[in-house]
Amino acid sequence: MNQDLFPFLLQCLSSDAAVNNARAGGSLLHAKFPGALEASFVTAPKLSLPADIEPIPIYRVMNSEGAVEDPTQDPNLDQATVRKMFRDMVLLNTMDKILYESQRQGRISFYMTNFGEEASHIGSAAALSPEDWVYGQYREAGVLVWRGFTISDFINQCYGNAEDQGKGRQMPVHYGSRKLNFVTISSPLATQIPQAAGAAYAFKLQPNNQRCVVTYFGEGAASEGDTHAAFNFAATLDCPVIFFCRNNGFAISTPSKEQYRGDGIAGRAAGYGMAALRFDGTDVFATYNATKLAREYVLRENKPIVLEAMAYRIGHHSTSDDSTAYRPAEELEVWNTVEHPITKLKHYMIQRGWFNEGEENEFVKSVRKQVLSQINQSERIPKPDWREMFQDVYTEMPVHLKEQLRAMEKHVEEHRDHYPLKDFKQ
Ligand SMILES: Cc1ncc(C[n+]2csc(CCOP(=O)(O)OP(=O)(O)O)c2C)c(N)n1
Ligand SMILES: [Mg+2]
Repeated sequence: MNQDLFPFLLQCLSSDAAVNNARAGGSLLHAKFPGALEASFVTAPKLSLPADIEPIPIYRVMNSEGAVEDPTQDPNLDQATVRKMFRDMVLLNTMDKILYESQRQGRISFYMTNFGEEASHIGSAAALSPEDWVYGQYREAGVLVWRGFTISDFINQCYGNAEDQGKGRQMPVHYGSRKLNFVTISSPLATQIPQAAGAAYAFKLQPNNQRCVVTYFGEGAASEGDTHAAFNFAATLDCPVIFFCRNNGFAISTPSKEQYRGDGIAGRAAGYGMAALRFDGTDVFATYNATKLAREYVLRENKPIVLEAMAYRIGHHSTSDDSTAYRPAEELEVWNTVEHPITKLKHYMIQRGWFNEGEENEFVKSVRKQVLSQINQSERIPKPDWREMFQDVYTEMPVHLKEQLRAMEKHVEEHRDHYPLKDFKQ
């Protein structure tokens, strides 16, 4: 039924004459329930069971040997681009190993590695425009690597020194970069997801909008109320946002089989009236193709989409976690070898004659050297002026903060001997 006729029909059906009119031709026209306009009637009750719906399949381009299964799916990126992808993944992996150890040595307070998820970061970042805004969770450092966040940017942030763009106010790995359109990470889970929907809505309202928003989150964060609110807002307000779920199998010690009962996170999309695509997040090309398709879709249709990158969190959740307490070491083995995203891309490059073992070993060595020397430098850079903690929340500092700042200055002055003031920029 033409929905424009709906109010008219309601009016007509309220009078007997109209009912008679509607009966003309032998059948009574029915109003539709406003809450289920597309649904038809049946005469027997039938439960809609989750098992009636096939699980959403996992799209992949490469198999574990790095062989492309269907040649039409090879994005055929040129050698320089594939090499950048490979090297960015290796850089992230190498930097992670050293920064993880630097926390173990007590040099930084905290760290989170990205092991096993390198391809989902690099593959998605490569398919986006650098102008697209990113709202991350915390385990997406590869997106920043791709966009040009440097080793010194990463390490100065983790060391919270005066060169950190966040001015030492955040825990390590809570990166942000205005220049790279990467919104600063927040610790409370899922807060970034409704913000991303809102930003996408704002973009849509701009004339000739060419930008979309992508928000990354884990399958654990997807259980937060904020995620559901964001899904519904984005769907009903038609926002060009990519909901990029990294389903890495764990939320700290909670395995995904205890996290939800439905078909993962992609399986929720239809319930909200959104498109979805599930893919192998250890396959950089599947991630690239999926994100490219998603970007085209959200901008063409002004609608949101749910992407679900299937992967496995190889590292501990963070330096505050010991994952041997809740999963057997043997389980990791396959993810750390044949299914490792870097191994797969390496095989692909070998098949094309694009891989030179010697050069790549040299690359790893040079990254290790850069990271170690940067740690040395970052440790020597003083902490930001502690007064900075009162700045930047408001354009103009309000009276109550001015009072707190004065009180703090007085306190520090009176107790100078108890504070390591020489470590802070004056
Ligand atoms: C609102 C909120 N609840 C709990 C936490 C503690 N917490 C930090 S990370 C995390 C697990 C998140 O898992 P997931 O979203 O799957 O991301 P992953 O760590 O696997 O990348 C939890 C429970 C938090 N930071 N915020
Ligand atoms: Mg997870």
